[in-house]
Amino acid sequence: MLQEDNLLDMGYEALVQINENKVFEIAREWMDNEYDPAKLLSKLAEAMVEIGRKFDEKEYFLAQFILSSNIMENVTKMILEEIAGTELVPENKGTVIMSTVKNDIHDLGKKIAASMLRVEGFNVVDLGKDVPAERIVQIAVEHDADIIIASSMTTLSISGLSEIKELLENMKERNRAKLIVSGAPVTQEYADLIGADAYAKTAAEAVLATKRLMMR
Ligand code: B12
Repeated sequence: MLQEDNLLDMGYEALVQINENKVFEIAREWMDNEYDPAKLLSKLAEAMVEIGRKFDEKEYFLAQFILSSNIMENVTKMILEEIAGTELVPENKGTVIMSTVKNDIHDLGKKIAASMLRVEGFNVVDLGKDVPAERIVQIAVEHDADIIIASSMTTLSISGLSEIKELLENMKERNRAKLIVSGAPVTQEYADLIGADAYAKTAAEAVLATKRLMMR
């Protein structure tokens, strides 16, 4: 097995075991070897999905979920600070507005996707969680954004995504942003139904969809 693959597996395990020191040790070694930071973040994102599953199935408590998401955030911060201004971050590739829709406070998947896009050289404006559609579209216009990525994690909040699409349609002449939708209850069928430009199942897919839409 490659050294790279070993480190990825160890990083995944260390995060699932909520071993902060080990996660940092592995991230340190990864960066010292000048491996692709996006790959490590993608693997750690997979670990967070597993931790979410463990929490959902009551194998982990909320405190453990919070602890692990803090580790994820801190290690991401370390990586982003380290690569800022180096040739590891490409030139600004475009502006992406991100948020979780109104009435939805789930934001971990979005934060991970935001970090992965930053590592890839996108200028990300993260509006946070529980954000009304009007605000998302208004900020996109103000920033002349290329892409809006919005997520919904509950069936109760999913209509927030179609609201964004409707607002975008209504102000076509002032706005050129394309819409990517994501989140647990969202599917490709739903994305097609509301006329979104793309659907992303994972944070890594959001990066690919963003790059693809930027080329159109
Ligand atoms: C953690 C969690 C919470 C935390 C959120 C903490 C936070 N800051 O995010 C807390 C405890 C606050 C919470 C609250 C609630 N939750 Co909750 N929560 C979860 C849980 C267990 C894990 C979600 C998570 O963050 N996982 C870790 C991340 C990394 O993994 P992920 O979410 O799967 O993300 C991957 C993809 O989905 C995708 N993705 C996700 N988000 C995004 C965003 C973008 C932009 C992109 C590109 C991709 C992407 O990419 C990731 C992989 O790369 C899920 C169940 C589950 N296993 O998914 C329920 C779940 C989402 N919650 C649920 C519910 C019902 C609620 C509550 C309504 C509960 C309640 N009765 O109060 C409230 C919501 C209140 C509100 N107004 O929003 C339901 C939703 C069901 C539904 N279909 O409607 C779920 C599915 C649990 C269940 N089995 O019923 N929750």
